[in-house]
Amino acid sequence: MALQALIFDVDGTLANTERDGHLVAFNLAFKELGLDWVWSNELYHKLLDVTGGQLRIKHYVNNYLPEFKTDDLDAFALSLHQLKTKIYVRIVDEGAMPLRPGVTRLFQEARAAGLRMAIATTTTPANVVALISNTLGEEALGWFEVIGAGDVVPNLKPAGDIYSYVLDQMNLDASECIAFEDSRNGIVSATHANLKTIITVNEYTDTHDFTGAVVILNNLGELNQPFEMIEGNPTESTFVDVAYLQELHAQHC
Ligand code: XBP
Ligand code: MG
Repeated sequence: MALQALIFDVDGTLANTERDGHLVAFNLAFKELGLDWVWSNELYHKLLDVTGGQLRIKHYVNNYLPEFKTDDLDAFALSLHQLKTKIYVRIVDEGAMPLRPGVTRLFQEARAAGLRMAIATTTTPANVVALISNTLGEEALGWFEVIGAGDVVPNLKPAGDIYSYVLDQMNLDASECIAFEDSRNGIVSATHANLKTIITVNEYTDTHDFTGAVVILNNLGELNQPFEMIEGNPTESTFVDVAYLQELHAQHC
């Protein structure tokens, strides 16, 4: 089957949102609520094993703060997370979150080639809207046929729910699509939905196990800024364009 659609993760894949956005927003939210919690970059690296901001907060309380007392941890995590989301959106609205190399170019080339596009992410829907509209303009939200985000599905990544949901909505078979991810939880999720995945690593994920990836790259690359291939079949391509996607799709899907 021919390649029909591209499905993109958001955090860490489209932009370095974890380091420059989510971590900053979590710490600002803690401060605003008078909590003396500070998540270092090193600690956040570990906490990222837990997907979903609310679950991450609860994991932190349960595993790092044995003394912390609250009557209702779910309600506490929910309201803390709502504040964190507000702060995150403000950071993105301030224009502090550029897309990673090659992302804008690939979106434009894929659209020109008639490939369908969608998003499959764990993050809160408002965060996706903020990132896309602030980096590409509000009209770019319409480039994505489906924006599958947050708790629209019962189980977050690494479960395959979000990718299966997007495939269902698009009425596509996994073999007609390629997923783009940056993390172990992400590729496990895509693989559960039978998708083949291209990985672009970042500082939090470059040591992850990406078994089954069609290729592992440092980023998508640009014409004058070639990607670095970490693992994959040799290719003439130096940046990820539609021709290279078709080559990978023919080899792997
Ligand atoms: C992203 C996540 C999210 C973000 C924070 O994972 O796990 O929790 O870290 O966003 P992926 P929220 O890139 O695999 O989708 O606080 O809105 O959850
Ligand atoms: Mg990610």
